[in-house]
Amino acid sequence: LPLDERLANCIIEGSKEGLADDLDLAMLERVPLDIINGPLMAGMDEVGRQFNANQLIVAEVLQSAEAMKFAVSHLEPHMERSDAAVRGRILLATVKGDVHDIGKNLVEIIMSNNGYHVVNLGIKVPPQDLIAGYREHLPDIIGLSGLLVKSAQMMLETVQDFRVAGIRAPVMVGGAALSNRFTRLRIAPEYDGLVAYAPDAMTGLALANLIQD
Ligand code: B1M
Repeated sequence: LPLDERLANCIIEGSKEGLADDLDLAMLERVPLDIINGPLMAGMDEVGRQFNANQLIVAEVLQSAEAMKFAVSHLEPHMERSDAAVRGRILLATVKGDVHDIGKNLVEIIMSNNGYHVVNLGIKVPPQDLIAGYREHLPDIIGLSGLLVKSAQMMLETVQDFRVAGIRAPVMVGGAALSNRFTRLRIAPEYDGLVAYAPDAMTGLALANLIQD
């Protein structure tokens, strides 16, 4: 099989066999992020498709997630870093009720490789923990991730709680269940500060840079 298909298959089958060697081969011709956004994401999308069609069970999707995490951690040391002095501080979390963290952790890697100090609160983080985290770390930006449809609603509730708590720091939202439209029309009106939508981690970095400039 061609290299990209082998990489995608490792994710689809949740197998780490030969994965490290194939990632090393891929890095001879491409930068790590292109490998993630290309064959690895293609594999994950296929996992999502098969899961949706009831062709995979949760345990199998977990195996795929493990393979993806392994791949990302193998690539991470080879990712581009900027030596910029600290550009800002970001508080990051997957919202309450949602366990998906591969995308959020990718955001953390890309941000911290590019001059941001990231405080990652983990998954299923309720608004009150984010508010406590904000008060403790005083971040420049709060980043919320969520992949479930109900997570989009949870983000809306989270910024409502931020408003009540008097928080106005820029909020960046991302994750598959979200859209620019939902962010603009539903989430932003519920908040007193800026709310920005990032479809992917690199756009997240670009937005953070814009906010901090
Ligand atoms: Co779940 N899952 N899952 N899952 N899962 C989805 C999201 C789903 C779309 C699958 C499907 O097609 N049916 C579906 C959601 C349906 C919906 O609500 N519309 C779904 C479901 C239903 C579920 C469960 C409910 C299944 C069940 O138990 N019956 C359950 C939910 C549990 C819960 O959260 N309470 C569940 C569980 C799981 C696993 C645990 C098995 C595993 C997650 C493991 C983990 O994360 N540690 C899992 C996985 C792996 C997926 C899919 C297949 C892949 C997600 C992923 O990691 N993608 C997913 C289908 C899919 O997305 N195709 C699916 C790779 C990752 C790099 O991309 O996270 O999108 P992503 O991040 C992107 C961007 O979104 C963006 O940047 C990244 C790329 O650069 N981004 C940000 C993300 N966050 C950002 C934040 C930012 C900026 C950008 O700023 C702050």
